[in-house]
Amino acid sequence: MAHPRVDAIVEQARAAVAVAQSSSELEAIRVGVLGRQGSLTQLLRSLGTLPAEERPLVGSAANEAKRELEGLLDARLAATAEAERQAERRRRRLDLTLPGRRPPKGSLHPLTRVHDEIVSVFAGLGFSVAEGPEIESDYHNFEALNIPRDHPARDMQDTLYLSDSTLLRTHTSPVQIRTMLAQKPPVRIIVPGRVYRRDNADATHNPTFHQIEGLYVDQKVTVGDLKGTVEFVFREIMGSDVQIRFRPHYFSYTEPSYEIDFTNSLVKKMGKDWLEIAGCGMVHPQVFETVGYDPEVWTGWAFGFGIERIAMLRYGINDIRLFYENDVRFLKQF
Ligand code: 2NL
Repeated sequence: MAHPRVDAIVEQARAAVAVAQSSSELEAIRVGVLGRQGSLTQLLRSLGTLPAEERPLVGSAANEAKRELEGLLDARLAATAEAERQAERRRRRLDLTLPGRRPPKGSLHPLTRVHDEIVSVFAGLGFSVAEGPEIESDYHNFEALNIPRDHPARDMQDTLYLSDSTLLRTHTSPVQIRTMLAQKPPVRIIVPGRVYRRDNADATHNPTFHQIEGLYVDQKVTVGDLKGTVEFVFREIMGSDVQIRFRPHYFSYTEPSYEIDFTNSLVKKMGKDWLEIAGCGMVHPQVFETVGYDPEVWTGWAFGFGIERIAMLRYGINDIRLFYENDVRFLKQF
């Protein structure tokens, strides 16, 4: 059954479908013919305006055309959409043979490396790590260490006070005091940590730096034990050509006290004979009294040094501020 007006619509639609390139073009054809304002829909809607004898003819031709075009569009849309999905999959396909994107690799900070190494050498000698607060009482930081009220170390020039009786610790010694107050001897600890001094930053000073102190308390501990231990540890960290020497010194919390000088081939290449590297001594009997250890029974030694100074020597770094600037060009070298 055919009708010229219907045939015209069908012919036009078929021609458009034949050249359509995409599912969106096909969708547009569907809307143009079969949509609410589509040409065929409008023809069906206007049947009532036709002469009565024409209505069945046009009506059945239009309904037949509608079914045909629906079928045609459905088939073409299905095929086109599938082709489009395939093309999209091809476009997105992962090439698993391409090299991956490498995330930038981090590394440990040089101070962390030196810290970890020192801790592991002492761990091998039976020392454990003790830690404590960076905000300290005047009592733990000074008083208990036999540093009297009028001692220059307490000067505002050196110490960052938070109140009359609290301060930023100037060394990690208060952690040893806390440890001895909390436990009975024997004691074998090292105390790494950040410390604070009122210093202006320059190539060798910074208001915050890091220390490792050590404390060994037992019966019949000698200066020989101290010297042997210090020498062993420095050789482990800085190489077997290391030599050390003890020079008499004064600390209020040790007696006798020594400064530890250090040398190796590197120091000699710098044109120097010895470098001061640490301080140490036998724990003062007054300190033992303060923490409740009987100084007639217990003996011990303690030492302290800066981690920055060791790291600077170890890696040939000439400015302490490089440790704190977090410049990746510096950090990447470790
Ligand atoms: C330095 C080297 C030192 C200690 C720290 C210490 C700790 C206690 C008792 C006795 Cl609880 N001594 N620590 C001893 C000698 C040296 O540090 O150059 N300090 C200014």
